[in-house]
Amino acid sequence: MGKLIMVSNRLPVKIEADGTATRTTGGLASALEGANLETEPTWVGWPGQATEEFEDPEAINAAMRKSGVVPVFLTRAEMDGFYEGYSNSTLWPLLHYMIERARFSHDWWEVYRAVNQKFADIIMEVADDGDQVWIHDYHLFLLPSMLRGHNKGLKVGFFLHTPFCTSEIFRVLPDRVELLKGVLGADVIGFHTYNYLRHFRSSILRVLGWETDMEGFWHNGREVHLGVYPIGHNHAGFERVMTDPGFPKVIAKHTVDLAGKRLILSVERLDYTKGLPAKLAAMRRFLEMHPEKREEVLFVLIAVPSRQGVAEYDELTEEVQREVGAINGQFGTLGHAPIQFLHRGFPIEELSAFYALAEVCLVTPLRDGMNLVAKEFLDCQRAEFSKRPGVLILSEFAGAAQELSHSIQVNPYDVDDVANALNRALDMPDEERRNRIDMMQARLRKQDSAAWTRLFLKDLDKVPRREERVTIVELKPLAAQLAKKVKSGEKLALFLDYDGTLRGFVDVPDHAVPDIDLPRLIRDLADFGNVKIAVVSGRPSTFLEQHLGGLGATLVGEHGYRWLDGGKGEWALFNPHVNTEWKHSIREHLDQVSLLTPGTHVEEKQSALVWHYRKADPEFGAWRARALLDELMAMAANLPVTVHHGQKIVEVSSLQVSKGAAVDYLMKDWGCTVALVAGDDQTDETMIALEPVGVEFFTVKIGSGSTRAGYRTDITGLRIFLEKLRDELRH
Ligand code: GDG
Repeated sequence: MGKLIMVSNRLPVKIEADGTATRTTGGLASALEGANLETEPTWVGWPGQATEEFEDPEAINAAMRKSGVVPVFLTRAEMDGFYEGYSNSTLWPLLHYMIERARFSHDWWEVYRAVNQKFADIIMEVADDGDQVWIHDYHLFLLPSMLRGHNKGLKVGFFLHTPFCTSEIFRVLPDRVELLKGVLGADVIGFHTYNYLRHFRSSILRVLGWETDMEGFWHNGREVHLGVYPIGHNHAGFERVMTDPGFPKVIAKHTVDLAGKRLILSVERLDYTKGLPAKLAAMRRFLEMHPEKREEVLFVLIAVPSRQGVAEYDELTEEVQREVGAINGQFGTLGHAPIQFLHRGFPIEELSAFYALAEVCLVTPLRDGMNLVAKEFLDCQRAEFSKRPGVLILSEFAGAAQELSHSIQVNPYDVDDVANALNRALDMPDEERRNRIDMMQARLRKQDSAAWTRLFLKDLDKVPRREERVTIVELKPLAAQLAKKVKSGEKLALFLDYDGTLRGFVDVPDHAVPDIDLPRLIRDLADFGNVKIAVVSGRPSTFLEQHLGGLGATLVGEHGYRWLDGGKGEWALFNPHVNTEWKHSIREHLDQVSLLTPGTHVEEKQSALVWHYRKADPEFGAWRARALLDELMAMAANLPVTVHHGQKIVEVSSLQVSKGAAVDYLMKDWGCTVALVAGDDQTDETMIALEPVGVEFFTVKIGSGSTRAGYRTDITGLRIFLEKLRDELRH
């Protein structure tokens, strides 16, 4: 196994004056610590200060690399465009549904792209063939495909720590296509929740027009795996602190400081996504509604400063400070201010003590990828440190809400809902509190950050190494092998589907004409004495003859209904007695569905009817297609037809007609001893499933989906194969 390279915007290190790097144990670094990896990962990221701040960046670079940490130095201008600009003023608000806060600048985008490229170049300096590269977060959306471009056989994983917004929001981004294609360079793409995965898939569908399966899909001859990996908190870290002999002292001090008040705790970075103003509004409402509890409770708001110096964040800080002052002014007494606003970070011992002593933890972000505070609070709730178990109030818009179903869940925008939840939590009997905690605690202690790391890396490890992947590279030897057979006198037949095999899909099927090189390639292959070639398509004969006629290849149209020997002369029928009486009733039904589904139409062929939905709304079209399939199956039960769901089509065709039957006929007619068939959809499986006697038979599937074929590649891979075959036959 190769080494693991962890890539994140910010390095988990502190840089000493002499340039050496001391690893810090926050966030990702601690997640890896508990995962018991065989080897120390190499870290790649920004060292935390602009290049201009370092006296001798080269010396620091050399010193850091010695300790397995690879810095990506960024100038002030790069930080402005890449970090403050595109990452945090465009992507961050948008991914959190705050479209009105998102700002767009082409210059930022250019810097974002350049910095992603800088990361890619530096990774390529340290990566070796077969290494695993795990990329973190939205700052580096373009990096996966930039690494893929180098074709080093890296296993590339990408994890998004924020939500992935709905496609309706994502498509607002001017650079949406490039961003999606960028991240699709990864082999494994992970999200915190199923919803984020769903939104990502729907963006791929709506922005790129590509259909995907739940677990992933084939893209450029590679399988992209999509997965849900809910991140956990650093359980081992909190366990260490809480079992430390000095910890009871910290608890005792906090207990004295609390002076018998009931602690309602809130901990977060001071970020607008965390919803502090809305939370303060709910506190105010609670204090208004429950004067009897005003003296009992103490709200402690720990807000770690974040992105200081950025106007938006400075304004938020002022807004929070003003409101805290106003609430304390209105509801405070000589001996008691209901809110303590602590605008700083605390050492983990103190944080743990706060978590342990809190009666309520109020976690109400407007949007949050996961939210680790909720999990840490539950973990730190232990009977030995507090008489009363605590209650978690959790925003339904935090990813953690899906896992922590025994919390009190609230809509953070609904001030009354949160105020009522506060009261309910405070009044909740101890037994119910204990039960709720028990139900969540065991699970979250197991699914901690170390488990999350192991889970993701396990899937990344499963990615086949480059030499194990069935791709382009592996069809070249097959071309050489077939050419050798032909040269030794064997007779080779090639049966190639057209759409999705020789040519990619486009919005208007009539525009899918052969590219400039294809006719020449077909003619060259057909010219070899012992080679026969047939294009076997669902297309009508007119289209095939117009674009591929006269090249020496036999044309088979309408899924094996008619054929044109050698591509010229008269079309013949494989079976002149095909029954097509069923067409009338089916046509009526398809016309009706077509009327109800904008962007769809019905095509009539001699032996088939096709409903096309490529131009329809992708989700609506796919949904209608599934319903139509069920209806047609029922209607067709007693008819001599088969129904099939292809690439954006539903086709009803005569049972007596199939590509497989046509190919079987031609193989016998030509007396070939070696044959190869290639196709991408279900109708091609009738060719692939043949077991011709006395013929050495090779089968190739193009793209994703189940198949019985022996080889799998993509359109480009097949083209390379055919060109290689031609070249080998020439020499
Ligand atoms: C992003 C996503 C996702 C806070 N105050 C102190 C302190 N903290 C620590 C907490 C917790 C961490 O900061 C905050 O993590 P969150 O998950 O709550 O939020 P983000 O920083 O926004 O993180 C988020 C996360 O990535 C992981 O994927 O869950 O949704 O936005 O660990 O303990 N730590 C110390 N003192 C403090 O005062 N020591």
